Amino acid sequence: MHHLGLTRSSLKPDHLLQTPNTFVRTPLPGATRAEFVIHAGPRLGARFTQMTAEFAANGTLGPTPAQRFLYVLEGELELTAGGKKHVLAPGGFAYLPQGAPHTVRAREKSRVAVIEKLYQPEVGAAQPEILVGDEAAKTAVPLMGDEALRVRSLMPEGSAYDFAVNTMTYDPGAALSMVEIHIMEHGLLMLEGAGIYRLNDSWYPVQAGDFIWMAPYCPQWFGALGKLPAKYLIYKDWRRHPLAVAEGNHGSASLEG
Ligand code: UGY
Ligand code: MN
Repeated sequence: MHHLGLTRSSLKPDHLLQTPNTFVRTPLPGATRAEFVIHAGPRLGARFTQMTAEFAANGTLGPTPAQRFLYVLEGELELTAGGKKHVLAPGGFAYLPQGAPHTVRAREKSRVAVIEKLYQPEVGAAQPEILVGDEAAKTAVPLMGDEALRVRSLMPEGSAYDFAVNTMTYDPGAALSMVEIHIMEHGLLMLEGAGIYRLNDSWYPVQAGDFIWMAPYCPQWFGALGKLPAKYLIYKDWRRHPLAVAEGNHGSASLEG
C-alpha cells in the first residue's frame, strides 16, 4: 500500500526523524542471515554509526573497525568476548572496546540496536574494558530531581569511555525541563510510548520504532503524550575536549593533525 508520498520522516541539515515506513534494509560485509537499517553514519554528518540489526535465527554480525555497543530489542543474542560466553535477552546490552575480538550470534529471530564509534584515546586515561549488563539492573536516576523523568546510564563512568548510552523514561505528561542546545550529538531510538519531539524549529509527533539523529547544537525538547510512559535509548559523544577529534572521524582534523 502506498501513502501518496506522505511520511512523518524528515531530513534537515541538523536532524533526521526516520520512521519505520521509510526504513530500507542493507547487507553488511561479514554478517550472515542479518539485514541492517543504517540510521546514522558519516554520510549523514554523524561521527558515529547507529543501526538496527535484524537477525534470522543463527544470524551473525561481522567485524567493526570501531567500538561497538549492542542493546537487544527483541530475541536473544549469544556474545563471546574476553574468553566468556554471554546470553543477552531484551534489555541486555554489551560494550566492546575497539579491537576487542568478539562474536555475536542470534539464538533466534532477533532485533538489536548497534552503535559504533571510532575510539578517541585520552592521554593518561585507563583502557576501556568489555562490559555486559542488563538495563533492568541499572538504577533509575530522576533527571534534575524530576521523579517523572528517569535516566539509566548503561556505560560506565570514567575518562576511558568517550560516549554514553542511556535510557530515558518519561511518565505520561513528563517533559524535559528545558530546551537543550549542546555540543554533543545524539542517536535516539524510541523504545516505548509516544510524544512530541522538538528538533530545531520543528515539532514532530514521534512513537516507538522511530529513530532520531540530532547534530551538535540542534535545539531539542521532548514531552511524553498518551497514557503509557515514553522511553528512548539515547547515545551521545561524551568526556572529550571540544578541540580533540578522533582520527578518521567525519569531516574533522585531529589535534595532532
Ligand atoms: O543527555 C541528554 O543530552 C538528553 N537529556 N537529551 C535528550 O533527551 N534529548
Ligand atoms: Mn540532549
